[in-house]
Amino acid sequence: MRIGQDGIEGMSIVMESSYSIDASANLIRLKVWGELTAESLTELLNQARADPQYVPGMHAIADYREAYGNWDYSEIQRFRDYLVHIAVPCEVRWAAIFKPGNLAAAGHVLILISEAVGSDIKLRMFEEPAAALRWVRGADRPEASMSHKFLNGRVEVRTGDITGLPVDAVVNAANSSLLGGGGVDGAIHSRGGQEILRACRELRETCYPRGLPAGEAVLTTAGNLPARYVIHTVGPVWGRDQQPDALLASCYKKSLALAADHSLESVAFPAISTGAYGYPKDEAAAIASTAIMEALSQAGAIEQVSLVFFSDADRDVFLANQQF
Ligand code: AR6
Repeated sequence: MRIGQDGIEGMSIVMESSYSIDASANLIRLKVWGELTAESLTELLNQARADPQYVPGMHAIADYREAYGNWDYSEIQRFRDYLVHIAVPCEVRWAAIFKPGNLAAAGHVLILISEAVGSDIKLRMFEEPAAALRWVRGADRPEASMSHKFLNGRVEVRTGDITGLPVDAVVNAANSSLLGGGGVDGAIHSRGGQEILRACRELRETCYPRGLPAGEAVLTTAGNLPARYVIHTVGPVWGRDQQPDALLASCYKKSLALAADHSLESVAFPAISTGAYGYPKDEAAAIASTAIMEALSQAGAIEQVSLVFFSDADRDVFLANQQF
């Protein structure tokens, strides 16, 4: 399929849409130039499917950064029918890479297609090829989620929901009231149940009538969570608390000291203060990693610290800024 475009001084630049198959990654790569039509995409896919390396159910990365399009409804229908026709009885992931400016033209077409095709073909759009590749490879699926290790494996960095981890202690990014809130706090209380709230109320009535100060940590039961305990710590509010770096470091250090006091071996942390409390994620990464490294050097019994990020993007910011 060849597409001509008028270039500078009337010269015709001919560009070619193309495909390649990466059998070891179960992947078809499409490079789409020029005007994007149902016919052009269908033709390209037919070429790929005729390739000896093609295996039904391969995922696709379609690079539309040099393409433009303006499909009408009947064209969307036709392409949808074609996709349904070739779909195989397993989930296919199709990552579409666009320049931001192209999203309006071609992107909405593909969203409509993905909605029309339903669950057999999962389609997502990306501006970054690396992010597209991660998604297609399923790096965001929990079972395939890779963990990154530091300090001889004593620290692991991963993505996921912290409330599902069967560790000795899950750390909660709480607020001073200890009585619940949103984010990780909300998730821990809602999955852990009333027992955690009762224990927190008791702490308020006994040790902390004015609330738990920022930088401090306390331990309670984990209720219905798979973890044994919850360590509640209160991070600094960015832009409000003085010396936020010292307070954030203190959250990690005091949580680990508390875990060591109770002879706990595995502790999972969320990215404290980086949600509702607004701490810049890159700065928080440097502080958290330094504090954990210092604390672990004095807490020999703790074997495994898991740093759990809610998204791949947050994890990647941490990995780029950590100082282990
Ligand atoms: N598992 C792992 N990480 C999560 C989860 C989860 N289930 N849920 C959210 N995160 P935040 P903060 C991430 O706001 O900034 C609460 O209302 C989230 O994406 O939970 O310390 C409290 O009651 C973010 O990166 O904590 C306080 O009032 C990180 O966890 C206040 O928010 C922390 O986000 C505390 O704010």
